[in-house]
Amino acid sequence: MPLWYDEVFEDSARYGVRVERTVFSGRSEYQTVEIFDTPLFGRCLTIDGIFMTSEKDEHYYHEMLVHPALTTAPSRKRVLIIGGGDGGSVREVCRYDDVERILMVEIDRMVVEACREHLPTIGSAWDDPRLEVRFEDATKFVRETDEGPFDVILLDGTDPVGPGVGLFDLGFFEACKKLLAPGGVFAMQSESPFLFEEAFLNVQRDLGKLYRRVHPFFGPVPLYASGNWSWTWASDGADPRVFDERAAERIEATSKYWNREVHLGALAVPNALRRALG
Ligand code: SPD
Repeated sequence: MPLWYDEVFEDSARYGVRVERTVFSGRSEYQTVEIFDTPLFGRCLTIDGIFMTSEKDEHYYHEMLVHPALTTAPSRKRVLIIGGGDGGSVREVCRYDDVERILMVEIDRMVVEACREHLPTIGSAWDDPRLEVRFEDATKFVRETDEGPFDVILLDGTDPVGPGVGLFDLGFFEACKKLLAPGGVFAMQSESPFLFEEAFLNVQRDLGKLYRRVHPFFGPVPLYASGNWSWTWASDGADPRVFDERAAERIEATSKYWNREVHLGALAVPNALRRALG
């Protein structure tokens, strides 16, 4: 009997992937963490029954979170990554030689340990000396820390359900902004504008209260329900259309998905969303 793993969306849709075997399954203090081998996506990570990433498609997501921010930020010496326990965002940030410090704040040690062991191609930069990983609740960390400022803050979280709700909150965004260097860039995964339209719109509105420029990026993530994803970029000083050309050229030479044309195309906002955003 073939085995299928189904992600269920609000009792109204199921996204199924054929599974060959379970590689890891654990229940941490926060969530259920599972890793499977699948014929189509290679090895996949799920958290609480939701697909997080896979060997075969992770580049779509991680490149679109990291490179729009890092190639447009006025500086990228100090980078804060919130979440991102699979290590994909860390790996992409480590591709920039002028990044001096990366602090990753991830709530769940189990995610990092399981991914480090079973998804080594996604997290291939765990040993980079510029990286420090802290296992803490980021919603608390950003409000209490006196570290900072950071030139770039990347929010690589889960969906706005369960432990992820606090990562989609105006108060949390305000606390992140206080940690951002003047003119720095904040970027986050902002969900499917189809399945999580309200969450997507709230991110635009809330960040719009805090930053001079806020822009969504759209693109595919084949593993995610609906396949249709967004990331949101915000800054008081930078412009999402103005690159550090040298860095962008170097990064796009070896990226699998991101390049400057994809980046500029991803800024196009579909009409219905334009209207919804007023
Ligand atoms: N619907 C799944 C959304 C998950 C977003 N974050 C994934 C983490 C990958 N580093």
